[in-house]
Amino acid sequence: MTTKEIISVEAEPYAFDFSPRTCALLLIDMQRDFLEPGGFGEMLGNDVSQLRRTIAPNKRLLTKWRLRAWPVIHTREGHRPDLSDLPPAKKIRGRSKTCIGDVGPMGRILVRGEAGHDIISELYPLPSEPVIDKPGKGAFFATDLHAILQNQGIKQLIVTGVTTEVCVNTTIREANDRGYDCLVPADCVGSYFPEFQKMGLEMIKAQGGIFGWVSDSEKILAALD
Ligand code: TIU
Repeated sequence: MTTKEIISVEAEPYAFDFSPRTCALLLIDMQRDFLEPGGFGEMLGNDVSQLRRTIAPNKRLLTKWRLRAWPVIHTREGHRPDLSDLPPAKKIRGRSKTCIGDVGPMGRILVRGEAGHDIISELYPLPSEPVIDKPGKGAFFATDLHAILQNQGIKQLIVTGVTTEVCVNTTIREANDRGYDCLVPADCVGSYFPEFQKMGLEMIKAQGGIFGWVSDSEKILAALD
C-alpha cells in the first residue's frame, strides 16, 4: 500500500497528478463481441488483434487497482432484449445484413444477457465492481455513471478499453464536460484502425490537454511503485 497521497504519472501534455481514492479505473466495453475471434467485430471484417493487444496491459492495471482496493468500474454497450432502447437510426446504420438484435456468432448482437455482450474472461468484473450497461457510445448517456462517481467522490478517471475513437473518446468528452480529469494509457485502448488509434489519442492531449492526458500502463505502474 502506498503512503503517498498524490501520485504523479509521466504523461502528455504534462504530468497527471491523482489521488487514488478519488480516481477510478474505468474499463470501456471490453466485450467478447468486440474482442474475440469469431465475434461480431471480426464478422464485420475487423482485425481484432488490434484490440486484443490491450488485454494484457489492462489486466496489469486492473490487478494493481484491485490489490489496492481502489475504485474500478466497467461498462458494456448493449440493449434490452426487446430493443425498446435501441434508436431506429442506430439499428439501421451501416446497412449491414446483420444488425444489432439479430442472432450473431455469440448470441444476439449487443443484447444484454447474451454471451457476446459480456465482458471477456480475462477482465471479468468482481461482484464489488459496478458494471454500467449503456445504450450509447458514451458511458454517461442514459446511465447512472455520473451519480455513482459523485456518490463515491470520484474526480478523476483512468479510462481504458475499446474502441479508442468511438466509445473511449465519446466517454472522455462526456466526462470532461462534467468536470472529470481523464488519463488514457495508450497501450490499454485499441481501435480496429491504426490511424484512428493515433489520431484518437492526439485529439485528447492536443491544445494543452483539451480533453485529458495520455500516458501508458508502464508509466502508471512505475508511478505506483
Ligand atoms: N465500444 C465501442 O467503441 N463501440 C463501437 O461500436 N465501436 C466501434 O468502433 N464500432
